[in-house]
Amino acid sequence: MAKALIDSAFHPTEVIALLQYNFNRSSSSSILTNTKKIASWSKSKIRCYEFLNMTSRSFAAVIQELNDELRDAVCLFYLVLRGLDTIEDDMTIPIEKKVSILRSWEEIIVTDGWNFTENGPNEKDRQLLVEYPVVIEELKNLNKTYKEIIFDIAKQMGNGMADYATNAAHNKFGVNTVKDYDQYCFYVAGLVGLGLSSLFSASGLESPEVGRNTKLSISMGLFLQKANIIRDYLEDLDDNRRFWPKEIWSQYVNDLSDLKDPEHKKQAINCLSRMCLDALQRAPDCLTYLSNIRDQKIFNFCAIPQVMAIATLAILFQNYQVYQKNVKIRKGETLKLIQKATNILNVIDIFRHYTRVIITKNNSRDPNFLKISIACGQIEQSCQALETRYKSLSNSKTLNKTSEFNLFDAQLFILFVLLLLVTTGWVLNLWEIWEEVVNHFSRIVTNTSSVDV
Ligand code: IN0
Repeated sequence: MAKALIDSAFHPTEVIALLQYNFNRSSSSSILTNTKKIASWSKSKIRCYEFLNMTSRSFAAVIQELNDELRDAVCLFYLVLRGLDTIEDDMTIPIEKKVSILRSWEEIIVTDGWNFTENGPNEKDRQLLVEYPVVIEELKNLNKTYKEIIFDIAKQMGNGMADYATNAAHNKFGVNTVKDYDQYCFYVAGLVGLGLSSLFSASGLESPEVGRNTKLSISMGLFLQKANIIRDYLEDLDDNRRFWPKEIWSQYVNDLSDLKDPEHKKQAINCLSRMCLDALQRAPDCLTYLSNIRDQKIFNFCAIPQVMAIATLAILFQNYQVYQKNVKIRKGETLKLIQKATNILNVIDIFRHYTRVIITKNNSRDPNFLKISIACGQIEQSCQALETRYKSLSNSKTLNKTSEFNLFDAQLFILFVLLLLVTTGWVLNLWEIWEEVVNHFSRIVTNTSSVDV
């Protein structure tokens, strides 16, 4: 907490968000603290939610806010994907074994008692696979439509991951073309978008159109995954994972690892811009997707990762530190984004803000300067079009009500300075009055003493 406060010292609104967060922390965000609600739950269901809460706290919290039935489906979908990811990620599993598990994931998740104890000791979700029977047990309780959606995505994703794991060229040189990069991102994230959208529509909380518009759903996943892949350059390279496509980096250096070499600094920055450009092109679709969401809880669940992704891209853009350390947005900034991303107008505001940050950082000497300007222009255009549509359509009063947090740092700073001036003036004034009083009494004392003499 202290570090987060220091990091946000020059951003008063973030300090407020941090203090609010700390203040409210006692009322835990996990559903497991609601003893009344979970009184009727099976042990396996409780364990599933414990696993969910072992992942990111903020993400687990928004899942647990969803409507009960959808919440269980999304929680189990998440654990099914997490299990798959834990197999794919583990470089200690022999390739034949890995591929066989990935390809049969759809059958595995309906096999009573299946578990996996051979993950390396450093695999952070190792325990989930050890206790996987709890997930398999709980999947049985979902309604048929939810189950079919989850099984279908599990099948496609398992096979897609297996294709990549067996691709010799990919293992040796990493992802080759931009098309391969898009396809890899589709398997690990685009499919998540398709699955979630189908679940939302199946719940009846969203229109069938949300599930039908596959392009928008895929972009939602790709935007998140691409921001992650750019951010994790160094970490992935250290683990010998190469997701940046050769078609892009080979325009700047001879090997992906050369990008972190200080002698290639200029090329590294230009390559980074090209990668950010690729991700930014998905942003307009994400805004359109979010504008189609009606349920408040689903909106929060979808919008939070998206605003984090645009904020991440803005901090990564033109930032050489990407090649030196793990660049992250400040905790205070994250909390502020979570608080604000509660309606489409606020989300538009956030996207517009970070797009402008990117425009300001864009460098005219960068070979992708023009394309980046155009991509940012397109995001701004989407913002404008959606904003106009919403302001004229909805009664903006209801929307504005949920915007809890509209003061900017600059405004708060001005307020702070004004307050300081007023207080100083008041202190000085008091001081003058005090001096006046002292003078007055000393004059009386002097007069009396002269009379005495
Ligand atoms: C996600 C996505 C996610 C959430 C909401 C709507 C989505 C629509 C389409 C595609 C994905 C969607 O969100 C999480 C967010 C997350 O885990 N954030 C981390 C931050 C981080 O850097 O990892 C956190 O700690 O809060 C996400 O990244 N993925 C994900 C996985 C499963 C589900 Cl059900 C939803 C992973 C991925 C690969 C980007 C799809």
